[in-house]
Amino acid sequence: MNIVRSTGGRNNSDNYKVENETASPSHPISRPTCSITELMKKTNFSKEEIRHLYRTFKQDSPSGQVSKERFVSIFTTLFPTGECYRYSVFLFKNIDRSNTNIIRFEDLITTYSLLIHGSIEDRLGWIFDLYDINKDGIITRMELFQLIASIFQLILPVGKLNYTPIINTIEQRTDELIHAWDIHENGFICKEDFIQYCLQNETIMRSMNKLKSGICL
Ligand SMILES: [Ca+2]
Repeated sequence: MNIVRSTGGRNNSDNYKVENETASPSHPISRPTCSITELMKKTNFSKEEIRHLYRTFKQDSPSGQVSKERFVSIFTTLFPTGECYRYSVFLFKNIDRSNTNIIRFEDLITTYSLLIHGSIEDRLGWIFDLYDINKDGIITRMELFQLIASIFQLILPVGKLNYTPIINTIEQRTDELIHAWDIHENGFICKEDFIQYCLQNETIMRSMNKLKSGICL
């Protein structure tokens, strides 16, 4: 069994030492870029919780980072009959906020903390950012359509997305959401309007609470 040790030394990488791990020039190990103490402040997790999460992370990702391809591969196991690529890439981009094309431990734990420790506005903001595919602060109709289509792809048998009735259903759902979320009729959705709408919608609030309890440690 691997054991995570925190040495508290000047070198931050020492804080995350995992016993029995093997590194080589061809298989280097990527360490978190901030110390456990810094992560505790950032995430409100205890040192023990961070150690537990890091140990779990290292078991699944011994190199200390997750590539986009690996992330998609992991996600595919959750929806084996659908097409996961597009949705999992959107999700990957929302976790890889520094746009490095890899997810490090601190990216994951920061997201996890936001989803369980963050305010309702923080969590709704994270969902808004998922829909805001190019991260420019607004959701356009095209972005909303792409995100909804990617969700349909998760559950539809591969190849079924191009059926006209399915496309029509996605178009209709996109229009319904634009109509609901674009409170000031800007022609796009801004974060304030999105959060305001969600806060007043009991069904969404119930779903948010279920999501939070479902992902707690
Ligand atoms: Ca956008």
